[in-house]
Amino acid sequence: MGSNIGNRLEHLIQAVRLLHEHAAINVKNVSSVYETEPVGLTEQAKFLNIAVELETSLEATELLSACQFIENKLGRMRKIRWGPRTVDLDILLYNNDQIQLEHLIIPHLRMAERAFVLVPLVEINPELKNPVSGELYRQQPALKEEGIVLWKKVACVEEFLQPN
Ligand code: A4P
Ligand code: MG
Repeated sequence: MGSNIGNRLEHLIQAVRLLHEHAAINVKNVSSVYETEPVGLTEQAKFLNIAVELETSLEATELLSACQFIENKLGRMRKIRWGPRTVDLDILLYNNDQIQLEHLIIPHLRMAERAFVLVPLVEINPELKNPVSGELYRQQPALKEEGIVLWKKVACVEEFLQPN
């Protein structure tokens, strides 16, 4: 998840809360919050990024719909590709599956090159492997890139949802 508009932490908390409230989704784990330099379109505000681990009975395409519903509910305006957003929810991995649909590609196409994805992902599970290549995400060279700062340490889901 990423947010770079307004109260960024609040947007991430609301998104995790909405996932948690979904009858078919169980939020298992949330990473710490990282402040990250924008990638792609660099003339925009810094992001807060987190990774979230879910257990769900939804198919991957149904999970994508649930994520898009939450993006819309939290007021995402889909105007500029790679541009600013209240909250962006991407599916990085789904079990060990490889999915190639027009509207859903898993593993997420650009994840292995993006430190803002890899750092929180590896924090949640250092043993995760790319289901296509078999490579450990913690061994990706992109993990070492600069521009990723630990912004808020998070120990568990409950703490994240009740920050005060
Ligand atoms: N789509 C395909 N596969 C997936 C997937 N695995 N998960 C399709 C989610 N969506 C997937 O996405 C466009 C389309 O991708 C969707 O309709 C869906 O069917 P979008 O969220 O509507 O648009 P977007 O996010 O602007 O485009 P895109 O290409 O997904 O951008 P990215 O790759 O998500 O990059 N810098 C920092 N530091 N932190 C960030 O969080 N985020 C981005 C967005 C750029 N730079 C960033 C960050
Ligand atoms: Mg996206």
